[in-house]
Parts: sequence; structure tokens; C-alpha cells
Amino acid sequence: MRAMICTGLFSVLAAGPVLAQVSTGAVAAFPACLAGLRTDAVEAGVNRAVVDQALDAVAVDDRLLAVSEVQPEFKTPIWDYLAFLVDERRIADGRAMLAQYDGVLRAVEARYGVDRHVIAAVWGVETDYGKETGGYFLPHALANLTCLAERRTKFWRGELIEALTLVERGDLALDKLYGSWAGAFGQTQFIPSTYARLAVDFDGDGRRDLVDSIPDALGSTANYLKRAGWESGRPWMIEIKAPAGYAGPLGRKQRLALADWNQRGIRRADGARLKGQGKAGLLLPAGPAGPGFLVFDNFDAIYAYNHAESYAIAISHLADRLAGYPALRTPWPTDDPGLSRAERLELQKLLIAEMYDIGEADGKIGPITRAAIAEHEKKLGWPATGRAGRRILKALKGG
Ligand SMILES: [Ca+2]
Repeated sequence: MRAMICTGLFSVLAAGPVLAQVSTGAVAAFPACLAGLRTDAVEAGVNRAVVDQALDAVAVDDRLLAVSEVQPEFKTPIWDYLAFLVDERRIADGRAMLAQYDGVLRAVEARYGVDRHVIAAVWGVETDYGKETGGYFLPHALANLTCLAERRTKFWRGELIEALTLVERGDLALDKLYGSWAGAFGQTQFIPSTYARLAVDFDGDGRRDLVDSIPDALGSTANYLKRAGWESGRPWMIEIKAPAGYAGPLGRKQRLALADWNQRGIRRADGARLKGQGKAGLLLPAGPAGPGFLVFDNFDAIYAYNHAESYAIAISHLADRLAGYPALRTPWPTDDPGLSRAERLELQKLLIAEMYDIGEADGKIGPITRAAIAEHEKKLGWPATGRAGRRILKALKGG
């Protein structure tokens, strides 16, 4: 049986002091809340036996609540985010997947009009092509959130009922409902309500299985992007260079025609004038000195998948790399670039060799690894930032 808690999140908990404020009142009311959930699920049409099987083992889990309450205290620079999500391994693995699932991806592309490299990029970023789909049993996680979270309890309740309804409909077996603490699951991490609404049976076996059927998962992802407004054959993002000190229109929603951007001195990253139709917004995530991007309507469809511009930039760029386009031309404005997953693992092994107690090296940079980095920075007489970057890696390697 899979662990209830995946290791990446567990390292956050092991840090110690972060504990959710679960009131004794909410804990006392937990059995009644659970009984209410059973009634709701049965009323929604889920067989009593499925409901019982799903919820019989559910208990108060304050570690899960702690994870759900953790605020990202560490602001990740965009170059760290991209170095991690668009590293050489993810590009190589993605190209291998494009070859292995060429027939499926082309069929999906033909049916939904969504570029297959973008679909593969979503798959790669969401679960590392199906390798990291999450270890929480959804009924357990969602029942805890419904009964004990301080906010969005109606939302969690709805997701729990939807998850059980997927089992009732025969899309999935109950023991396939493993995912993130927030209920996203399967190859491309749909939450149950999205699954119910947008999942498709692409392989035609009569079930919508986004856990074990890669054709279903890729088809469903394309269907999602199409429903979010994807336009076939149109661009999503292009790298550009802004003039020094650029201070004109900025942002995803400030759309101008490419001719207007030309007039404002925006050029393709290789210096050529912009060509083509359609309007685009300008993103300069690290200011005019760093890489810039013109983003089109299709970028917004990617943004709909996970509301963060850095996420949509990562998907867009990974898709380009999978399609054979080069790395970004303009370097990020930093003298301490971010690390790939392989380098993060190497950094942790070096910290362990220096006798820092950070547990096992897993390539995931959590609070414990950051604390060790900060310690080592102090030892070197550097400002203690706790950031996993190229400079500290080099120092630990003795370079
Ligand atoms: Ca199917």
C-alpha cells in the first residue's frame, strides 16, 4: 500500500513548529461531520458500500491539516523555478515520451487542436510524466479538509462527493484515488470536479481513467485546454528582448498587436522584428534586463490550468524545448543561477557529507535543507539566504 503522505510534503512537517490550529471543538465534532458526509454521499447516489469503504478508516489527521495551512514563506526566484521545472532531464524524458506515445499524442492533437508538446509539458510538470502523482488517499484528505479546515469547507465537501461519484460511475476503483493533499490526482492532476466535467475516455474502453490510462489522461488534458480557449495553430509564448529601461505597457492582459510591439522596440530574442497576427501581452518577470515574453490567448489557456504566470511560462517553455527549440537566449539577471533536480540532489548529498542532518537526499528543497544551506553560508561568512543556487553548490564542491 502506498504511504498516506508523500515524502516531499512530509519534510515540511518534520520541520516541527508548523502545526495547524485544529480546535478541540472541531475534533469533537469530527464523527458527526463524517456521518453527515456519508449521508450526503449516499444522497448524491453513491452506493452505501462504497461510502463505507471510503470513509471507514478516515481519522483526524493534523499533519495533513498542517500541510494545507503552510504558507509559502520562501519566495522562489523565477530562475530557480524554471531551472527546476525545465531541467535537462525533464526535457529528455519528455522527448522520450513524445516518441513512445507519438500515435496517441498526434491523435489527441488532431481531435482537440492542442499542440502535443504543450500536452506533454503539462504532463511533465504536473507529475514528472506520471512518476509523482501524490500519496494522499483522497477520501481521507478531503474528509479532513471538509471537517477541520478553516476555509473552503463547502468546496472540499463537493470534491469528496465528486471523487466517490467517479467510483460509483465505474470510472475508477476506490483504491486509485491517491493524489495531492488538495485532491488533485492522476497523470495530469485533475481535481474530482474537473475530472467529472472534463475527463474523456480517449482509449474507448468505456471508463475515464486518468490514473492508469495515459491516452485518457492526455486526451483529457487537451480537452481541458480546448475548453479553456485554446486556438489551434496559434502561438502561446515567444521569447523577446525589450529595450533597455523599457517602461511601456506590461502584463498578460495589456494586449497589443505585434506591429505595436515592434514600434515600441520589442524584438524577437534573436533581434528580428516581430511577425504575425494576433495580440499579445508582455511579461518581463525579471525586469527589462532579463528574458521577456510575448504571451498570446493560448498562454491564457495554460494559465487556466494553474493560476500562476511562472507556471504558464514553465509549461510554455518546456513545450518549446520538447519541440526542439533552444533554451532561452537572454540569461536571467543573476550571478547565481538556479539548480536542476540532479544538482539539487548533489547539493543535498554534499550537505550530508558536511554532517548537516537533513535526512535523506531526495532532491526536494524544503525548510530543513534551506536551514542547512543558511548554516553553511554563515560558516563561509556569507549572508544567510538559505537559497539552493549554483554558488553554494560550487562552494560545497570545493570550487
Ligand atoms: Ca478509458
